[in-house]
Amino acid sequence: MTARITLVRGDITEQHVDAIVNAANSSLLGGGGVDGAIHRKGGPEILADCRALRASHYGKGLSTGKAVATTAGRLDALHVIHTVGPVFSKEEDRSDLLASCYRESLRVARELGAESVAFPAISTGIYGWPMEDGARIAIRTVREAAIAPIAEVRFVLFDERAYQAFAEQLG
Ligand code: AR6
Repeated sequence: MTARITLVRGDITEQHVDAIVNAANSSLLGGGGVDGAIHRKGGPEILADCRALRASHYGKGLSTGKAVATTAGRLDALHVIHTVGPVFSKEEDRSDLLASCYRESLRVARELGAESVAFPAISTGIYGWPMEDGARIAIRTVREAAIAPIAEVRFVLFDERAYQAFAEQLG
């Protein structure tokens, strides 16, 4: 059984799901955009977990395309799954790395037994990925990789343009 894919326009930090995916950077120590919002609203426990990861298995940080989980702190979720999207490049095709973010995040979610997962449009903000292409890669990869126990994958889109781009790909 593959998961239901849903789209909502809104703020990812307000979702009630088992796992919220963070568009992080390799330091795992916070930033702007979704990352800033998650740490602000989730509180210091998330950063404490991230620091512990840096002090153990992730001494050099998290590589692009990979994913790792922490507590969700005060968010209305059980876990935050941090993934590092690629910075968009006109010279080099990094689509596989963007697809890997979705695939790896879903793999971690399955390992945690998560049934519902909320994603932002990874890399389409500060990292500059064109929204239409980011939506195409996101929907295609999630369609392939969202399997039991995951029952719902929710894309949380911040503005109307992002929502429309994802709606177009979902068909
Ligand atoms: N809820 C849902 N979507 C959001 C929210 C929110 N609260 N805030 C922004 N977006 P970005 P990236 C949208 O920049 O491109 C950070 O500094 C936003 O409009 O958060 O992967 C990290 O630490 C855009 O469409 O992530 C990294 O350094 C999408 O979410 C870097 O930014 C992703 O935008 C990662 O850049």
